[in-house]
Amino acid sequence: MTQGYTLYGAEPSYYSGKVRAYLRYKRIPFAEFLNTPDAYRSVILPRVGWPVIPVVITPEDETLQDSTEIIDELETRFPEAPIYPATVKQRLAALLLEVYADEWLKIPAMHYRWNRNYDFAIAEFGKMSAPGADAETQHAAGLKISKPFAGALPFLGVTPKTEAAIEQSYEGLLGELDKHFAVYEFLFGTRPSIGDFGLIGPLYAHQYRDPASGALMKSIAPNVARWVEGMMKPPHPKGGEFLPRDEVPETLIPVLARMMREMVPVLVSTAHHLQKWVDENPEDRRAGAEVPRAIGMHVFSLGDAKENRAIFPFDLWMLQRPLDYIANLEADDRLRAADLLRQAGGETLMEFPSFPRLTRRNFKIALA
Ligand SMILES: N[C@@H](CCC(=O)N[C@@H](CS)C(=O)NCC(=O)O)C(=O)O
Repeated sequence: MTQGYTLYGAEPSYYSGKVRAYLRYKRIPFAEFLNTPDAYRSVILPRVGWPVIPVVITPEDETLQDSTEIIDELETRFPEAPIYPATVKQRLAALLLEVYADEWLKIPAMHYRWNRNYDFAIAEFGKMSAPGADAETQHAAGLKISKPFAGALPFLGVTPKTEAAIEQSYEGLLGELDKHFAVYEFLFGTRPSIGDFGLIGPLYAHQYRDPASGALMKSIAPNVARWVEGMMKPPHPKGGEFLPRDEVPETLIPVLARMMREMVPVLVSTAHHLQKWVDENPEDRRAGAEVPRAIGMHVFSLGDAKENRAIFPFDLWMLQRPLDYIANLEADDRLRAADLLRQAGGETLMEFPSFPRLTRRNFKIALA
């Protein structure tokens, strides 16, 4: 046991970057260990039950997994400089951007890593799996452990049919964020929010650090690259402020609108499919039952492209966070939330179709 917290993670890992940036902003003492095969065998599998990072072990020897749960638990332990804005529009926008960054920006992140940075990614995976080994051993190890990741592309909807639309969408997003970060240090002022920590996952580990992606970001969105650097080396740890008067800068509306346009239709379809999945077998699919990571395939569109992708119930567990926030607002605050959503074309979220409530059990998604 260490004095502080232990993080099992890796530089190339999306959600490790989210948690690491948070720990640094909060000045929480931690030691980071690589997810080597030995770490999976002796720590991660026995504690979590499946091979995943990031994993945080507390000084009391408790295990935390899932970046969102890690951050939420640490927020209760380190309440100074909360990363959840207290006001309605900022809070809702931050929660939404976390969902979008965590679950939707996986699409461009995985596309660029495995279709545009393949050799670098193999070398990095080799270093994680066999640190200190010679280049040939690392290459073989990299090829082996990267298979499930590179192989996940079609399940995310990344295929030759969608590649051009993914790049167009991602470059559009970079342009929007660049305008925002030309003016503001973080999403809502000088303090990073849960939305910033969500975005840093894809935008650091994949899109800044992978060389071809990093070159693209630095050339077309230098202000985003600067924001990434500030997230990874916080200029005001445990400090900064959210903008006064619940301001959500105008420059964030196009980003929210992109989420509403691209991701929300997939979330609606996911909600219908999850309901159908439970209705098909209500005897077995009762409270407490584990929900598989994917429950079939559905069609989605991005720009002019149409493709199939897996249906991920996990996305709805994440979406419950902003939906619960909206549902628990008092009347006036609900109007403020609705106003923000209307500006972004996200009215659907005020009347989102009902779906079976989800929870986490044994570090997996289950019916609540
Ligand atoms: N939603 C989780 C996802 C964790 C995750 O997907 N981690 C990746 C590395 S960045 C991983 O280990 N994936 C293994 C797998 O999905 O089987 C989180 O926020 O922590």
